[in-house]
Amino acid sequence: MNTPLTELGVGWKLAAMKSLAWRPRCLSGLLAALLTATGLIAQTTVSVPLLVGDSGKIDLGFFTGGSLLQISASGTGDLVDSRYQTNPNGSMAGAPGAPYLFTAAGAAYGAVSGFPSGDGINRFVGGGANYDFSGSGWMFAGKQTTDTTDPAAIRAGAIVGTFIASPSRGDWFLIGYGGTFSVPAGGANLFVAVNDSFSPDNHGAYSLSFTVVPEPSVVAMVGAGLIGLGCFRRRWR
Ligand SMILES: [Ca+2]
Repeated sequence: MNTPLTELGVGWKLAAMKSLAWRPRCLSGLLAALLTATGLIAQTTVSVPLLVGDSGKIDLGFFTGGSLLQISASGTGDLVDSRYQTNPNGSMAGAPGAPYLFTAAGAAYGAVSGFPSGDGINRFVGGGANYDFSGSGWMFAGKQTTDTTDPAAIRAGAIVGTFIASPSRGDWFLIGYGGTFSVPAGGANLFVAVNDSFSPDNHGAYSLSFTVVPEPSVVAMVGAGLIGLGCFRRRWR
């Protein structure tokens, strides 16, 4: 007996609706599982000791150009034998000890000969400093200015990163508590370090975690492949 065309049409619609209801649950799980299994999405956590300066920078490995790195950092450390405690963005994690009282927010912040002087007050939110007035000079990363409102100034004790193997001052960028960072075209290794001009008296370590978000084209390819797989399995049953 022939099945009426109208029933065939309804049957197809029902099958399509069931298929659509089935896909989101399975595909999201499959996509996450496959991306994790292939290493496209995986969280890695590393310790960043405060004594790691620019000469001992940590190599986090090679990352594909165009991918995004989602980074988060936590913990506190000490830059000068318990007198200068900082957070991953270089803000103060405790009251500074003498002679580092200038690191407190609102304290007098000295001028440095030959450089923009700012207004002489430490305007860094949460305190901190990008110059060691006790004698060690500028940190290795960030703009050389005592204008503490300048966003290009990077504080001592901050986690900084670079995609350059032999970086100069301007090649470093602030990682701080983290964020999303784009890997340059062609791909590169990411190096991280703690911004300080004298590291041997530093103590403690930050914790840094990162996840690689693959290029949108890779996600699209994997997603298309899974949808194709889903269709194939559906029809095969
Ligand atoms: Ca130090």
